[in-house]
Amino acid sequence: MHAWPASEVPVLPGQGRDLRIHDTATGERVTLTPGPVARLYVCGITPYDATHLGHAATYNAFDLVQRVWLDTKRQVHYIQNVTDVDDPLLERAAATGEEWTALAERETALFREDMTALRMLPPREFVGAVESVPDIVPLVERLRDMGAAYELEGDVYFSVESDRHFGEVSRLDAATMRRLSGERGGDPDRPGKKNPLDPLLWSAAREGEPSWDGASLGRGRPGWHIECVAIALRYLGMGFDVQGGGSDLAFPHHEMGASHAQAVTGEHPFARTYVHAGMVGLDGAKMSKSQGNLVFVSALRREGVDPVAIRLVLLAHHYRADWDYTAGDLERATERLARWRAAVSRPDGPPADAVVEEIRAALADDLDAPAALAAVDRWAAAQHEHGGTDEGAPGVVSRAVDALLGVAL
Ligand code: 5CA
Ligand code: ZN
Repeated sequence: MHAWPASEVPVLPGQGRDLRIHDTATGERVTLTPGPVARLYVCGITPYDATHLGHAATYNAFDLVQRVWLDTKRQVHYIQNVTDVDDPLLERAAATGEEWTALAERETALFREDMTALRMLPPREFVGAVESVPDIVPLVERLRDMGAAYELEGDVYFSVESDRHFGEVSRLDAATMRRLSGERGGDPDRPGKKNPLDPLLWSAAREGEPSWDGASLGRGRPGWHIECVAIALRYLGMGFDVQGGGSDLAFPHHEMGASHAQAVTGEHPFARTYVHAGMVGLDGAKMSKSQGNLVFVSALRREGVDPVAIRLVLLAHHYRADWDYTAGDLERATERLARWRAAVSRPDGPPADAVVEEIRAALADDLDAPAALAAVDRWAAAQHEHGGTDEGAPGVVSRAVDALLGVAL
């Protein structure tokens, strides 16, 4: 698939900082040490209802990761998938009578527009599950041939016991794993499985559902976790720097993906660091398609909300926090944007070097975007109160806010 256009990222004077970030697998902050080309995989949307503020908040977090890396003069090899065939997508299409492919295409197109409007840097490859079937099939065959997968009534399951590192990504107890498996796409109660947690790798063709040629697996469609493994291994290989997504993906999705990849390659780890963003809710409930409590980026845009203000709403919350969206968020962001724009509209102002360093330091410290916004607020307040004589300082602040926060003033 094609991604979306990139916005320019200004190059800043001075030195970028290495990112310290919370790693789910160790429960600690780690300093990331990518090579000259940092490798990032972020789990993409299931395109039946895009893009709500929760999605946007998660992608904002990983956009910041990229911007910090770019500021250290590294390149970023960023991959994002699109789960363009899966149960929820097929269920939605069946419920509305729309062709599932048309639904996926329409929502993916809308997602691209939203990401462009929000100035999220595009992935180098934006890859669908459907186009990855030719990579998925041999992986599943290999797992089965090595005894890490087994057949059950035509379906193929991964055996979680085949990876000695299983459980190390999310570090949850058995009861929690079982509960989350049931809540998040697994089928722990299906009789005949070796372990209730074992996830589907390949689902045999069923009447009325799309299916693909699975060679020795028979016709069917891929399971969810193996999709991201096939895509990450094709484009990034084992031991890539960061796998990211919302905290709802730590288990089972990222746990299972890591185990699939570790079992099939015999190498460890799949990702060096696992990073998870908090959940955004509305009125006290997680924003989700099934809850029907969604605030869509496209709906806000249609109402005439400046996408830069939407981005400032996201940045005002720490990426790891769970938070609820309220109208007050947008009011505060709109006011802040107006204050910042007025402050950079003059040719001179208070010195800019310190604020650039404060933004860098805040982001390097576990992506503390709220602290970065506070630093710019202080500079803008100084500009409004007494101005300053540094020629070009507003331009420097403006470029720093653009490069590091994706905010165009
Ligand atoms: N296609 C899979 C990943 S392979 C998927 O989870 N799709 S999704 O459309 O449900 O979510 C897309 C991304 O947004 C995921 O990283 C998910 O963790 C994140 N996300 C979903 N809901 C929220 C929410 N309410 N708040 C924050 N992030 C969310
Ligand atoms: Zn994924």
